[in-house]
Amino acid sequence: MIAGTLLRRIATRGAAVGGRLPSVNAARYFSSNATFDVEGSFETHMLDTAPETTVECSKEELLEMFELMYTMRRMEITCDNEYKARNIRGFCHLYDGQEAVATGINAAFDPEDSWITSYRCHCVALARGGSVSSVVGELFGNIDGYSRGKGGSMHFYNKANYFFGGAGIVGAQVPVGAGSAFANKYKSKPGEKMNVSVACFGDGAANQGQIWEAANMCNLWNLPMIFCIENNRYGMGTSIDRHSSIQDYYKMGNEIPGLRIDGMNVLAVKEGMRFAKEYCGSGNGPMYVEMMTYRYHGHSMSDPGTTYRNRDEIAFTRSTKDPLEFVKKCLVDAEFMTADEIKDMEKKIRKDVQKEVLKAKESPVPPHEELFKHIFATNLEPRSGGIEYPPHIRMPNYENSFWIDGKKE
Ligand SMILES: Cc1ncc(C[n+]2csc(CCOP(=O)(O)OP(=O)(O)O)c2C)c(N)n1
Ligand SMILES: [Mg+2]
Repeated sequence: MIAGTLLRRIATRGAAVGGRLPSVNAARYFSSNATFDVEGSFETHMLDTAPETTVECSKEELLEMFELMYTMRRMEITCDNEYKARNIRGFCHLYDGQEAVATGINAAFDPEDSWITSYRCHCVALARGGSVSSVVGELFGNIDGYSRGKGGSMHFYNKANYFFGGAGIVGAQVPVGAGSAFANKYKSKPGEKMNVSVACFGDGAANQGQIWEAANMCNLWNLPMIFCIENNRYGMGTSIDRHSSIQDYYKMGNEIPGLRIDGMNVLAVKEGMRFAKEYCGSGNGPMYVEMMTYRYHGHSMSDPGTTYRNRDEIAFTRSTKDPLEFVKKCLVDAEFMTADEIKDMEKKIRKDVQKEVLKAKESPVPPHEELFKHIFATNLEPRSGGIEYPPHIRMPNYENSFWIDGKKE
């Protein structure tokens, strides 16, 4: 907040971290900027510094975040309906309730920062260059889908936008993410800020051995890697108190610094991830980040989501911590928009999503020859020994080798 330029302060409702309900205040100044108080949204582990407790945001940025989050919400609800109508087959894990996490990360990141996530990946694909028709089209298995209809729900991928998937095997994305952090460090120039990598995974995945192995290497080699645990409190039907002996996930990295963020508050996520990016990108090594979040739907389409938790818990979260209601309140309290203007915007987004789904339905299934594309590398270079390899793979230099055809030269 800039002292003296403050025009007014408006108290808004709080958002919970660790059971506390901190107050969130919006102070509007100049024409279209506001500063929001996010005090109480963070907890730190092994860190001397912490994210700021205020976040400045322009009207345009807040609107953009709302638009993305509401599109995510409507897209996931549409996927639910289309799945039930049997237009989508196979696995399908929805992200509604968790929208502030992907949106806040996206707001804090540069386009060249690498991102990899679990099977709950539709909304990250949307944030990373996708359209609703490309995401839903992928679920329909159509050629204009995000992965040309060949991946489906869990296998979104967009190299150009530094989005490396979508992974169906729990935790598998984390060591791959560590590899992308290695690449970011390897490609950076000495003394310059590095692009960071984030691997998102769930509370259920967090106790896997492969994650600790990746964390060990990242810490040893000071890689710009963010281990982002989306703690939605359940691994399938098992609650965190039944599946994890440690519930402070942000402390799980031991010597690796950690940050817990209110993952229902998009402004806190943005500020927390800005802080993590700054820390990791400056060569300080990796960070564990725990997002406190919640999924409204069951684990996947076969799970009604109400046998291991009761409806009251879901209703309570919706009514007190919903990430979209939070942004709407911020927009109104900062006087960026009126409630009626927000309703109009929601109506427009709902229509746009419907149009995009119709467009996805018009797209055909991939032709047979598409099956044989994107399997092997095509940009091969001839190397010694007459064999061709992709340029990024370093192979033995046979001419300079001491051993040729089994004989020492
Ligand atoms: C290695 C492996 N084990 C088990 C499964 C089955 N499985 C899929 S999701 C899941 C739960 C993961 O929960 P969590 O990590 O909390 O992520 P969330 O689904 O909550 O986003 C399990 C056990 C799998 N896909 N891969
Ligand atoms: Mg979980």
